[in-house]
Amino acid sequence: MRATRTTRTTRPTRLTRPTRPVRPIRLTRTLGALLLVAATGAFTMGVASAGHAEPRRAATPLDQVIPAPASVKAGGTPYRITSGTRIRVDDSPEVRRIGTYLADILRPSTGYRLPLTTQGDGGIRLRLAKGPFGAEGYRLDSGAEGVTITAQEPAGLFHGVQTLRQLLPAAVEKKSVQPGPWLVAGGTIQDRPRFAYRGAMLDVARHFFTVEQVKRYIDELALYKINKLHLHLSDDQGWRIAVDSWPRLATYGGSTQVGGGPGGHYTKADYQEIVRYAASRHLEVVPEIDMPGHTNAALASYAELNCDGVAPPLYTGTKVGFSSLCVNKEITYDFVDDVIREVAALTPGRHLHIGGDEAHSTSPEDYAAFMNRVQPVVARYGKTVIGWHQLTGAGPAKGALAQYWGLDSTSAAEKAQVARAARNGTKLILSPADRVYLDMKYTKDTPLGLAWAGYVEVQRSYDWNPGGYLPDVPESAVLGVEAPLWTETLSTSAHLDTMAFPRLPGAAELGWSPAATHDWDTYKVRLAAQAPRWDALGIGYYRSPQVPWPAA
Ligand code: TNX
Repeated sequence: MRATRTTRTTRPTRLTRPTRPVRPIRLTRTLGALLLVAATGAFTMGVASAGHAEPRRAATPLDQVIPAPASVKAGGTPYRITSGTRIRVDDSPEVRRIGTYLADILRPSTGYRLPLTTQGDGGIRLRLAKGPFGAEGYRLDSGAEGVTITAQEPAGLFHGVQTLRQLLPAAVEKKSVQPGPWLVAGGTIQDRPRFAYRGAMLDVARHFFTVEQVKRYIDELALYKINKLHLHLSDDQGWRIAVDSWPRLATYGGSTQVGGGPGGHYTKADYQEIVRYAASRHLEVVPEIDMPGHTNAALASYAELNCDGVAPPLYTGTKVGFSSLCVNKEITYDFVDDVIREVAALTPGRHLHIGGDEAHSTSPEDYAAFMNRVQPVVARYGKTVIGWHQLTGAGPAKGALAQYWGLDSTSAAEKAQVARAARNGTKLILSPADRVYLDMKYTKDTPLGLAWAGYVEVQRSYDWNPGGYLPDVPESAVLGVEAPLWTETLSTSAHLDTMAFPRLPGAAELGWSPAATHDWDTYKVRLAAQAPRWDALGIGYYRSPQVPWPAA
């Protein structure tokens, strides 16, 4: 079914221009040498450099990163990373860890030693200090002597490091030594996110993805300052997390996937490794156990969970909405309690997602009764409930979050139900399917993906305002934006990449950057400039005709 597209939300008026260098100052090249003729300003030029050993490199202007920084003041001499550069860190394990992470990115391509030190001056400095940074903001100061990233919390330093990475040439991402120069434009960036929740969801249930594949995706998310990885851990086609009290969920329920492949599941140690790795990239893992629908894998694993006591076969197709836990059986709630207890124990983060979508084979009364019995269980194990927005029809618990996955064309009544919940204090995570469902085809010719929410080209995906998207929902009710990647048609990391890129950076920018920076025409230029970085990282992407890509 393909929903018809109706109106497009209009682009918010641009209130102020992002601060830009007053006038780009030229780097002039004489006899192969780079001569800086700037006193102040930034550093763009377009002269080709074919045939020379050290390619011409102008420093990337400070505002040419994704997500767009909150404020940029360009000016002064650029900093050049050299073989003598040191990475200066506070004497704390967390800051050292971020320094090591940065060094691990810079060393292979620069070929420099880049030792970590707590002493001296200049170089690349990472420091924690009180300031107007909030939990995730940072300031980046760059000049002739060095680059300093200052933040109040380690997460802010980490995000600042991502900005620094993007200010360096794309070749910095390569794993072999590249010619420099490694310039960081002079000036100051002050940056902090618009929304606290900036998520990406990966469906590891329809197709299973290994720990290594999930780590790869985490690294891609970190580059764009995403701070939540929502893992869809169970569905009709597979149960992917070991639960000691119900072992067949994983061993049997996880033994296949869409198309009938071998599937798989995470042991608790595997899962903890994902959580640890995500935390090292300052992402919180949000586990989802979808219920009462999307539960065929569980129902197939334990006959007693079925109302008729008969286990259905495993399912490897792609239909939705046919399965339900038995809402009127007590054992269902023992099962739910055990699963939530064990999953919560594996979860250092605050949130636990209980799904609640497409419970088409459950009556509205049963659905409400079920959700109202399950939400307190999540609270009992110390977690905050997230549910798909159908939860707003059942009565979200105090503090619960609802994840909106409707379309522009979703009925006014359904949107009003969500707005009502928002008025009553339920915060929203916005995942409109015809904007940020990364599994939607870009066009009719996209080989992978689905099209039930329509085709979602790059501009459509970027060009909406989370703060004004749902009627009668003020920006203050929006906790953030999440881009889900469902995997009915996706089974490899290359598949994930080609659907996520280039739409994922747009979703990340919607979550991070101030509304005032939102502008498709300037965004598409910044987006195009990311392509050489993806090439260097081995990320395949869709070369949308809407984006002015550099020649391949
Ligand atoms: C809708 S979104 C679903 C998923 C599918 C997805 C495919 C949601 C809460 N449910 O079960 O995988 O569409 O795009």
